[in-house]
Amino acid sequence: MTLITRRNALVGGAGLMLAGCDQIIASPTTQSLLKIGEQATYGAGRIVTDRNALAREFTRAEMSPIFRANGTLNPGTAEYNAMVADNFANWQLRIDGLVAKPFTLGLAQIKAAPLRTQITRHDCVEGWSAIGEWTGVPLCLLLRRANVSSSARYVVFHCADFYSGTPYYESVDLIDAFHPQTILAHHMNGQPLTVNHGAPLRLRVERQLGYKQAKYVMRVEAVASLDGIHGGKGGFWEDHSGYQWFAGI
Ligand SMILES: Nc1nc2c(c(=O)[nH]1)N[C@H]1C(S)=C(S)[C@@H](COP(=O)(O)O)O[C@H]1N2
Ligand SMILES: [Mo]
Repeated sequence: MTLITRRNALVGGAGLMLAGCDQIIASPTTQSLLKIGEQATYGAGRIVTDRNALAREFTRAEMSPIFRANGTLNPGTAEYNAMVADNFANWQLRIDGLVAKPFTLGLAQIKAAPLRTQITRHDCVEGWSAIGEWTGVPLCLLLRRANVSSSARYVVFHCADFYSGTPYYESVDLIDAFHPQTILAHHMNGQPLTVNHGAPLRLRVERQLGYKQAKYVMRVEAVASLDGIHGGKGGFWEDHSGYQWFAGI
């Protein structure tokens, strides 16, 4: 089933244009990390496919006229409202956990980092899809700068919004974290990300379903295990509604 529905069946030449991340993925260090990640990810019965294959990319003409917003539409906390009020001038992304060099970056610094733009289809489990254009910094560049430890297996995205006091969060393994289409996006359809779509920064992890696309990302944490993180299942909906942690499409 997975094989038939995979989006990468129609991938064209986009892969040829990837620069930095491909080099990172080709490096012996990353390769050894990825192998470890694969063992951690796949249980019995899963067909191991090419996790580094690209999601299909679309043309501008194929973009959806309307891309609905879903889940949290505004975190609405005092902290978040204050960040909106000064246009995220004091917002900071933190990269930490099992890394040699944790760091924080402001939005201007993130916007000045190398960009990747991709037009992809977002598939929500609630039964809608939309094709949109995302621009942001490849996550692998940030992880490389932080020098992820060899003991790390997953990357956790901590978000600014809460459901009844419980923070939204998500996580991916190192294969998706270093995937060339995995970006922290600050622009959508050519405009700065709006609050309802996750301003100022949201994850795009294009080989997975909508609920993995964490909005309002504040902190990226490398971890060895998901056990100690909130409910231990790797994401808010995984903890609370039994959604699959690996939501590959
Ligand atoms: N922080 C946060 N991220 C989130 C959600 C959320 O409620 N909070 N909802 C998820 C779900 S179920 C979907 S379908 C997408 C919706 O993204 P959009 O609002 O840009 O369409 O965000 C995902 N990321
Ligand atoms: Mo969703």
